[in-house]
Amino acid sequence: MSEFFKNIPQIKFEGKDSKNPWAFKYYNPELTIMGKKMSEHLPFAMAWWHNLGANGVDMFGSGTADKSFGQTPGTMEHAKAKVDAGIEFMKKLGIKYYCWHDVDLVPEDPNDINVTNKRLDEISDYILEKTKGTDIKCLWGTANMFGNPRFMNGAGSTNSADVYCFAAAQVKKALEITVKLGGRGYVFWGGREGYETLLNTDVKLEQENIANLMHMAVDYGRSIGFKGDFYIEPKPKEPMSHQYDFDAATAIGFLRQYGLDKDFKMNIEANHASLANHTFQHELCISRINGMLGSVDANQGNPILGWDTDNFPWNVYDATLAMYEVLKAGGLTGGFNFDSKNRRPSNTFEDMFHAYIMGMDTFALGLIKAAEIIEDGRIDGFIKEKYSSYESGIGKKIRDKQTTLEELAARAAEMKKPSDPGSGREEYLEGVVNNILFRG
Ligand code: XLS
Ligand code: NI
Ligand code: NI
Repeated sequence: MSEFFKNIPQIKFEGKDSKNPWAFKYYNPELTIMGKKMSEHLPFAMAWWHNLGANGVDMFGSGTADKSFGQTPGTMEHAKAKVDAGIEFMKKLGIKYYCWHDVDLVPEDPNDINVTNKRLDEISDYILEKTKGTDIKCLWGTANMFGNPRFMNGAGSTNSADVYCFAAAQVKKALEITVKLGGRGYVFWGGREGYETLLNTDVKLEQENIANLMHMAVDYGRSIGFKGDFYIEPKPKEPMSHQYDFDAATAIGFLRQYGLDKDFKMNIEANHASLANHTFQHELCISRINGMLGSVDANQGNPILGWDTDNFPWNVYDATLAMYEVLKAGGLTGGFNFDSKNRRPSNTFEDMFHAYIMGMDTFALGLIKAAEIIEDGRIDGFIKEKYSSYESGIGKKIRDKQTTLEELAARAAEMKKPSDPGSGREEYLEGVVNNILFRG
């Protein structure tokens, strides 16, 4: 097999004092943190579409990076070269998982879905053959139900029953390929599941049809032996002005309303959280406390731009607070998929590696620091103390649901005015986090 990234060596851990650009400074897969190896805490995944597909094209200009891997794009030879390049890339970084859309793996035939499906059979055989004897596996698969013009009015939410059949057909095939590749999960990101204007939209019918498609996916998936989790990946806007899966709270409500909550969890993407005017930590926390934290799309938004820029994660504060939630959740059933792309001017193969090394180190640092925050105990201790009035007396009765409004009102009348609820101490706690982050 020809080598694509010839001048890039195997990336190893060298520690924080290393200045070697081809080494991890923090990601030490063998290091044990809170009883688990770092590599088990952080099942990283390569996103097929960005890493092997995105060439820097934007609405103002064509591609800057060459992702042809020596073949003509749009051919099966190119699809196979992407597999070869992807496996070499993952091996050099020690990444064990990959994520894909159907149309990232093979070119879609514009006139016949049967042709596309045959190509998917062929490429999945090829992936299995090439990953045999390695520990590289599929993290999750998904169907791209947003790119093709047929989905302009939606996929599960389309007005057209014919188009709905194509959404169903793609989900069916993508599930089969996910099972074949041993995937841990299956994602629904509803790119076109939303609307532009209520002047032309039946929201109730659209939402019921999406739920119905998800139910059929669960039934079919379970019937072919898929044991993993289904995920909704919430996103508030872009491409549609109104997306049905706005954020974790909305998506969880939807899943419960339609009886899908036993089979689905959340796939939380950092940049989608910020588009919803939430923090990454908020979305993870809401998912965690509802038992719905499944997987993560690891990236970050550019804070001065208002769209899904999919930057590689660089912000250690965010990564630390994210890993704090992940540790509290007891880990992910999925993993950390770098749904991130190089900036348009970072257009070389070297940049692809710099990006992953930096992103993996960011989450490794986040994990180390989150564990330190938990072991330090000041933050958790403060929160426990803040709510201590519910541990005994009337507070305990409230928690045990043993009170009535009349009893509580009588209590208030007796007290005349409440005791001081106490300071929130936000700035002190921010100082604690800084202390833990920067004490060396
Ligand atoms: C787009 C989404 C997409 C999903 C998979 O914003 O992040 O890439 O992760 O369809
Ligand atoms: Ni994503
Ligand atoms: Ni995204």
